[in-house]
Amino acid sequence: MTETISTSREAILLEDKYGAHNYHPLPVVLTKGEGVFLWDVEGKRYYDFLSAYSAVNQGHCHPRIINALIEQAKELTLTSRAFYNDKLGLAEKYVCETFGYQKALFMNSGAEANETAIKLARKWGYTKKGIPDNEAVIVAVKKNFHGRTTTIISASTDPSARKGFGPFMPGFEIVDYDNVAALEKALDNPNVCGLWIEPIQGEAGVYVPAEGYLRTAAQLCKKHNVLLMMDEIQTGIARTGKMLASDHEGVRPDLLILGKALSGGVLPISVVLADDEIMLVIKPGEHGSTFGGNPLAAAVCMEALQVVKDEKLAENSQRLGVIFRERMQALMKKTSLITLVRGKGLLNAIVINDSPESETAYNLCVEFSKNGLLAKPTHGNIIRLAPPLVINEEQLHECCDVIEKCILEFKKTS
Ligand code: IF1
Repeated sequence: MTETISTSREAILLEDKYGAHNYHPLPVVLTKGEGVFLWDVEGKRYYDFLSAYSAVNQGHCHPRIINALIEQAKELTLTSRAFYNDKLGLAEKYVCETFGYQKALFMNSGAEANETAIKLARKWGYTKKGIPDNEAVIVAVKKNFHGRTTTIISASTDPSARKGFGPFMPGFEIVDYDNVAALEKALDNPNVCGLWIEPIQGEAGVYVPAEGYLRTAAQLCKKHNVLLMMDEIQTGIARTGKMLASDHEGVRPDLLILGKALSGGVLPISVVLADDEIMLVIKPGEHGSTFGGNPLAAAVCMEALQVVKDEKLAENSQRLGVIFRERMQALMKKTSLITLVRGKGLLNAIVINDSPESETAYNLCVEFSKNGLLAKPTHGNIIRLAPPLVINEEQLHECCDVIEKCILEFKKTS
């Protein structure tokens, strides 16, 4: 391949002409990343405040993770699971010991890990809980985001995720998030095998439930013999100031679902963790994936997690998150453009004082990008702010200065 791209315009036109139109990106064309920074093809440098939706918690192109990738790529990349390889067992042991589970099942995308958890919960429901065949119910919550497969969107309440993609998979019941009474009622159904939930709702706009909700949910699951299926794909791996967001409430999910930063953004790697009693309900031949658990992914995953530990990224996220929210609270006193700041660790969002249909948040993100900071709106009027966890205090203050300047100078165009 000899053709190259040298201007943003060229790249945007190419994607527009030859790529499916399933995204609406900001008009920035990136070509290089290092730590907290990204560069566009014109050479402009940005602070990354999206972190590839929290997949690059360890920072872009972390040298140790890239080295693990290169060294393993020279030896062996893929064998399929028809044979053993000499890295998978090590990675399984590593994630089991890191998160405190007996078994791990590696997949690739986050959606696949959620699909895996659904199959595990259902099979457990039939073989261990005694639910009649084909009657298992999984309780999910409003405004969830778990991925894009047809089964997963069957539990979605977002019209743009669902419309035109039916018919839908039966077997889901949807309740209000952050509502204990609704949960208690739903779990009373003896056919319920799992509660499928995010500890903080990412796509919903970094919605943090009331203190105690997750702990109560875990207790209710225990009481009703229901598996707690925790989707920590976005919140896990130090993003919220602890290794897992569940740790904030001392909750241990029955099925822990991880993805994204499990590879530091280098490869699609996801995993489901559970104890034997649950994981071993799936027998040989009943589930799998060509790429899941490949030796390249195994090597990358171990290094990516070791970086999180060695660089104390959870502690950094916790400490800088407090500073970030203090800065945004102070900014709120100077402007009516922000109505709320919320989050945990370095997973935060600001809510913009305009309707979700308005262009205000998008236009603000365009201003941020002109000033060297990349972020993206969600649900129209919410801006998620989630830098790589390797950011330092001085850099964070510099970014808060940029956000503050853009917001105070912002003039609504519509
Ligand atoms: C897209 C949001 C983030 C996730 C949780 C599973 C998955 C995701 C909690 C699926 C994926 C992504 C995918 C990306 C947008 C994005 C996202 F805006 F939709 F909410 F991160 F903030 N569970 N989240 O957040 O993982 O299959 O993609 O590996 O455009 O779909 P995947």
